[in-house]
Amino acid sequence: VTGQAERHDVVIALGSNMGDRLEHLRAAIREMAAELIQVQRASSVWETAPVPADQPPFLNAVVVAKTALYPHQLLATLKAIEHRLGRRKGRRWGPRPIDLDILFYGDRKLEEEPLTIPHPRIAERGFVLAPLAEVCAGPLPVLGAPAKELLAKVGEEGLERTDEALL
Ligand code: PH2
Ligand code: MG
Ligand code: MG
Repeated sequence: VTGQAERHDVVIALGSNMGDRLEHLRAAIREMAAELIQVQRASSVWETAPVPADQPPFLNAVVVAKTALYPHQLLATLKAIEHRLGRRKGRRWGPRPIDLDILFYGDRKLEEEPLTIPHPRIAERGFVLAPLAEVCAGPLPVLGAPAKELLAKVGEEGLERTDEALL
């Protein structure tokens, strides 16, 4: 349709282990909707053991969205949302009120500092794979294997599905 920007399918991982974790996940989704990122589906909310272990447990989820933003615009927008929700620079892999990571951008492969797509650690992270398997049943873009298969390899220890809904 003339005048309508092309929208791309993207998959975003959400995580929180500070403050009102569930509210941070929900607020992030509201903020995305206000920023040209239309969330179509959301996984369950999972409570997951932190990696590394010296911090509080996380709530994790994965959403599938459509966006007209290009990858670097999407990254900048997600960073701005993280900041609005109280995220400040902390140690790598340390506690945070909200973390928003781009897992996939269509079936595109991208290696441009500071953005690598697909996210480089998907296959080794149960806390990403468990919610991802709920919203992406088939073979994953670029990686080729279904999330469920990758999850079976890393195991489901420390991953607990909750009854909370995001949408
Ligand atoms: N995110 C991290 C580091 N460790 N652990 C869990 N369980 N969930 C996360 O989302 C997570 C983590 C860095 O982004
Ligand atoms: Mg992360
Ligand atoms: Mg991040």
